[in-house]
Amino acid sequence: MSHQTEDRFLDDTLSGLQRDPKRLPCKYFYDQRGSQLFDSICQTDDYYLTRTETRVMQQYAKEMGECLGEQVMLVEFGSGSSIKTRDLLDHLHDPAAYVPVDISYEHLMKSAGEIANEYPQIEILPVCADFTGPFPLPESSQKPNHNAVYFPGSTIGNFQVGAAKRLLESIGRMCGKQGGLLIGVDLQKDRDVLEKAYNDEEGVTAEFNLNLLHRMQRELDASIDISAFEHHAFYNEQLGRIEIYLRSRVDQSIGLDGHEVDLVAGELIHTEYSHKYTIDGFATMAAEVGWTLRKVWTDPDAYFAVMHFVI
Ligand code: AVI
Repeated sequence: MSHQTEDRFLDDTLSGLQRDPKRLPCKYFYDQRGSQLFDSICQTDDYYLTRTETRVMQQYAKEMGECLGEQVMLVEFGSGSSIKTRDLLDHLHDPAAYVPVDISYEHLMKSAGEIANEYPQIEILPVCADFTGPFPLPESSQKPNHNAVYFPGSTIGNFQVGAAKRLLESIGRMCGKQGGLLIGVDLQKDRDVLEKAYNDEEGVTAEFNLNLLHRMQRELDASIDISAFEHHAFYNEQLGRIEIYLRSRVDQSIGLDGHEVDLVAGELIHTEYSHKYTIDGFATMAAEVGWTLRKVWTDPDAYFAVMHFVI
């Protein structure tokens, strides 16, 4: 990790722990270990999101390809291994380019190379960037008819509503005229199903959450008794979101960069929200920043939706 990134991690962690209530930004979940744990979460029986979205993509990719239209430049936010994208790339009509965007350079270049081998007819233009901030789109050699962003995984759910709206708005600006958005959104459902997904039986989500403390030990030399913390996740039905915390089992303190942060038994450190939407609720939010809903695909239980918007 570069010094600059390390400094930012330290600053964000310290200022988050000095707030009341305490919090840590969920973007720091994803170091190498955290990314591996997230991949394992996606394979647990309880975490239905990935499996359900993949099925929706497999079943309806042809229709989605038609909706995205001719000569699109498809920009994928948080492309990772571009697993769900292949179904889509198989059904695009004469695409101008595919632009995977990811913050992890190694991961991005590796999977962009694999995609380029598998799809020699499509121009692949990887961009290493944090998609939550503005970044310029690359020039493709074939002039696109229009741009469309593909934003799978219900990652939009990890943004608070104001930030989610601002991101949708900036996607609209980036796509420009006749822009498109194909976005995966986890839907509101039975509390039991939701709470199981974030408290999986194998304890992988708990490990993923606690990895944030391990990361603080590894990278920031923090002094923490990790065994005195536990994973805590529940569905806040009124606000339509899963809330995830690290809960201190005892009175204790964390030592970080010469500071002592005190916690009382039962105190919570907030680590993540995962918002769950209704189709109408999400469409209304997107409409407020200029997007018009064109089509929605879901699984038979209506657990997960893939929604197509135009601007
Ligand atoms: C990445 N994101 C959509 C996941 C989610 O479901 O909100 C992150 C996650 N956190 C715990 N489990 C999965």
